Amino acid sequence: MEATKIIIGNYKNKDVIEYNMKNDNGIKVSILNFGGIITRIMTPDRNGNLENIVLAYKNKEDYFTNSAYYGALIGRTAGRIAGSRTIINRKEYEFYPNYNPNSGHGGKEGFDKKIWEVKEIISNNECGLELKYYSEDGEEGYPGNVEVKAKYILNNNNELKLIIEANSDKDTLFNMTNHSYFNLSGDYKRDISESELMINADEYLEIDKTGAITGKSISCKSTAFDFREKKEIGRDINDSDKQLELGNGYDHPFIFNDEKGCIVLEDRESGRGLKVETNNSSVVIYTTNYPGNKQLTTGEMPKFRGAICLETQEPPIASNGMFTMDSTLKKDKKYSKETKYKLYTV
Ligand code: G6D
Repeated sequence: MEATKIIIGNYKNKDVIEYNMKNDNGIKVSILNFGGIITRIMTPDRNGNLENIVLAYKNKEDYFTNSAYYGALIGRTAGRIAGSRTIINRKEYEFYPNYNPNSGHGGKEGFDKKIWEVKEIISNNECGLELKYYSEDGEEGYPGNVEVKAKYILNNNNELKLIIEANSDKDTLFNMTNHSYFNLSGDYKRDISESELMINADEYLEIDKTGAITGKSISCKSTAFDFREKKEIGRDINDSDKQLELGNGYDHPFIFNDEKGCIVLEDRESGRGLKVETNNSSVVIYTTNYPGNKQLTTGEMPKFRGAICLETQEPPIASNGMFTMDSTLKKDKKYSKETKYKLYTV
């Protein structure tokens, strides 16, 4: 195990540091103290070529705006809060409508735009970071003082684990994710159309024209959303399907069939594979339907369908109020979620 770090910039008079880790098999992961952002996951293709499988900006300053949330920890709540409002204990709370009329990904300045306090972890078989952030009562309109701890751990089984824990001194909303954009071709050589995806989900959640979920579940069976068997992402993505039209692609939560959520992403040409397991009950699949306009590390501009986000989380709060309890963190209760990214070559 190796771990280094380098100051790459400054944000609101604080150093922005990139932490670089390498396991004994040569897998490399880089993470910023800013937003807990993953900037690199370097894995070998079947010929041993080590390439980055997540989108990353060429200019590190672009992470300070990062409207596409590349690599970022998202919180207090991932996804859209429909109508930018909810009721907790008979009191209405309003949030910043950055996804008008909805509030998205923690509001105007969510966890992805915060400097996290970092403790480095290293032992013979794992290395990583423990990132802490204290979100004050009323931050972005959310009640409760919340202590958040997010741990990234890379081990010699070629697994990257993200373990997030939190507690609040008031009933509040809390539902985090990581918003990395995966492209297993390596250094974005190809788009994701020919990558294959499997999701153990029989149902997905309907979105409305604003992108918020309505609360209605739809069966994936025999539709473009059916990934119960491994299928090329591009096979049905252009089907004439109202939900694909509303999302301009996949931009939907999929509800896992059991408590062990599982997603498999594989790229035949490179031989790279990624298996994601989580104790979250859903995953938002987003197929870069609105590519940003900030240069990538290869000098190229992001492409439509250039990567896929696997945002493991609880379902966002629907326009009919469904799933509010799934995002609720009760006073002095513990939020604890884990997502494991297993990297392999076929
Ligand atoms: C778009 O609707 C999508 C979101 O789901 C995604 O997280 C964001 O782009 C980056 O707004």
